[in-house]
Amino acid sequence: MKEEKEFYERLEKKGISRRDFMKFCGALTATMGLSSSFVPRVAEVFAAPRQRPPVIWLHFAECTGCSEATLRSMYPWIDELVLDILDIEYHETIMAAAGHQAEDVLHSAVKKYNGKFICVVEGAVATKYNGAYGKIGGRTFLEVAKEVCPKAAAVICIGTCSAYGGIQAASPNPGGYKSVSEALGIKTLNIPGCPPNPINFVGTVVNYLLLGKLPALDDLGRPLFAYGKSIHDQCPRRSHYENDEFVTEFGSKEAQKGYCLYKMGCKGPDTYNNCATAKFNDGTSWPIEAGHPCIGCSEPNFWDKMTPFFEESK
Ligand code: FSX
Ligand code: SF4
Ligand code: F3S
Repeated sequence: MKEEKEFYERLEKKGISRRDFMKFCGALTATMGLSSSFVPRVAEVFAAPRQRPPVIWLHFAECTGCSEATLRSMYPWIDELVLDILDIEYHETIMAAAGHQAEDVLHSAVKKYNGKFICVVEGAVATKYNGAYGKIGGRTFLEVAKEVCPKAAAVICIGTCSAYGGIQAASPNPGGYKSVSEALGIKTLNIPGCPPNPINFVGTVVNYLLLGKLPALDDLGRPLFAYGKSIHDQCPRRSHYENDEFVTEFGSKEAQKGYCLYKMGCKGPDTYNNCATAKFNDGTSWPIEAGHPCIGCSEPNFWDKMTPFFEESK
């Protein structure tokens, strides 16, 4: 109780009311596919954490947009929540240590929490030329991944790059970039998107803390609660698609009317994600609502498979 009281006081000091927080918990619970009766239990995961699993967060070849999306943009205070429920032992972007000191932190965390930590990975792993296309502290991404990932209790790939290779793995892929799963031959839980919606990462972690297990996955390793339906099947422009009402030019009358973006290259029919319901930035909007076709950013090989982005699929 005391801990809970302190939690709400801390939020209040940041200008976040209990109401705002409960609204967030409501949205998170709905995204996770749980009934609203779970909202108080979801709130408790943050307000009175029973456990804070150790996390080692690795960065390989990527743009760090995934960390930015998770820790910065959605709710200004989401970093507080994420840092409250996870014991982040190593994360290059937010840790104070640098250089050899950071390397030491990584080695001792892997040793101390062997078999017990969650490994979160951003970015693809270079595999050609013994992994020479990407190094940290003199070691290749491949060496670091081989040392850390197999010792984790679970590996969560955040972003299309670690989940499926992303832009690094796009043709001609001179560095031989691969997803973590392919590079190491292990199973990973994947939260794709470039960047992914932070709510899908937070929902996965809360599922683990609340129900003691990782969420159910599809055959591409994605949580079904977030990636079980296509963009097209949840799109508010779908009736225009059915009525043959298409945008054929940006800025046109049809665009203003919110017609379907299929002829502008929308890949919503081939893309599985919950953008239409979860939306981004505190539920403000998402690509199609903003008038931009879906480019399929959460699908494997989307840079090769979904391009040219602005042309109708053949
Ligand atoms: Fe990739 Fe994430 Fe795109 Fe960027 O770390 S999924 S390039 S948003 O940053 O990995
Ligand atoms: Fe489908 Fe895209 Fe049209 Fe929406 S805008 S209905 S996702 S093709
Ligand atoms: Fe990506 Fe399409 Fe959603 S481009 S953010 S999957 S609408």
